[in-house]
Amino acid sequence: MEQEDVLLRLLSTPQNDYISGEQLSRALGVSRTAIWKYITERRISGYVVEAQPRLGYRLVSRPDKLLPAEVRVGLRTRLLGQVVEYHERVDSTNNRGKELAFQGAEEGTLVVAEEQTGGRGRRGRAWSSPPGTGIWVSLVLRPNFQPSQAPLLTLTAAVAAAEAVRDLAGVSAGIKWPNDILAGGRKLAGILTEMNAELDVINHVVLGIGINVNTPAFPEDIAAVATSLFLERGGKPVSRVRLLQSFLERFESWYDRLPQAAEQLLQRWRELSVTLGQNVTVTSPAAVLAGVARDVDSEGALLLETEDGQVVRVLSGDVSLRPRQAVHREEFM
Ligand code: BT5
Repeated sequence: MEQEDVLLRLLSTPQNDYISGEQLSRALGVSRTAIWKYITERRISGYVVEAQPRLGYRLVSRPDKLLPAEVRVGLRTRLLGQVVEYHERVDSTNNRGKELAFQGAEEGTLVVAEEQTGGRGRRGRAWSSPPGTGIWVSLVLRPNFQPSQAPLLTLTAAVAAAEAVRDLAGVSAGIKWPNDILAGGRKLAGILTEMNAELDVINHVVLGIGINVNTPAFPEDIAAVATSLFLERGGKPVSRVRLLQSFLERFESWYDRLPQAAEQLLQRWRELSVTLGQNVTVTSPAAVLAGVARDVDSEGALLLETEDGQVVRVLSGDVSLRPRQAVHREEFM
């Protein structure tokens, strides 16, 4: 564990008690002057630590930031998020994740940004990522399964995000195939999974997720389709650090069991889905198809029953829910 994590853990006492310079210096194995220097530096990045000559140090407030030590302290994972690269601002955490993956970054490396200037959705679409309000992160993964099974990772992230949101924010989020988390019919989060693979082996996957957490309002072009936890909770903010930790913990517990536990994952996905059983239109670069979304298969494809009764396997696309068609019935009385 890094020294700053130890320091933050020691200072984060339940009652915000004082802790002496002596104790800190012993726990960290550095001089009291080094502690003093470190704490003064922390003040700059938004931690307020009170220092009293005879009592020691007391953590008064911490910044609302996804700083590496904030993410790591209290995070119960083995791999995911144990290495964090933090940016106040970056073009896209997925772009940075890909660079790191090519440079051989450890599996589970997490890229975090307070703001993205070129946040991306699928097929070149933009992802609005204003500073300090959302979770904009990417994970570097090196899964040990077939390239055709990579879409399972998107489903896993969707399950983990929907569960974390329900548990921590009490918002009943649902999943729309393949990569959306919806709340109240609007988009709360999106997932962007990018893979680098050979024919039969995955080199790496960069999985990015954007969650609108404390966003008070959206730009005009997406205001009608987007929502945040803050808005869904009537203006009550949510801790981004806790939500991110919960997402990482849930994601890892599934990830460790994949691909063997694919069927269990799909079962959980089905429970959280708002797409299955619905009349939908699927738009992909290849075609526009209409039908009933029947199921997902073990490779994450959507099984769509078209109007002529055929079941079509859809690998990627955008789903929009169609209102139920009017049923014409003649009644003889
Ligand atoms: C997605 O694409 O939903 C994937 C979004 C992934 C974002 C994360 S953030 C961290 C990482 N780094 C990146 O650069 N990206 C990932 P797609 O299904 O194509 O949806 C994109 C559409 O969602 C846009 O065309 C808008 O209509 C809408 N949209 C854009 N920003 C949004 C936001 N903040 N909240 C809700 N909807 C948004």
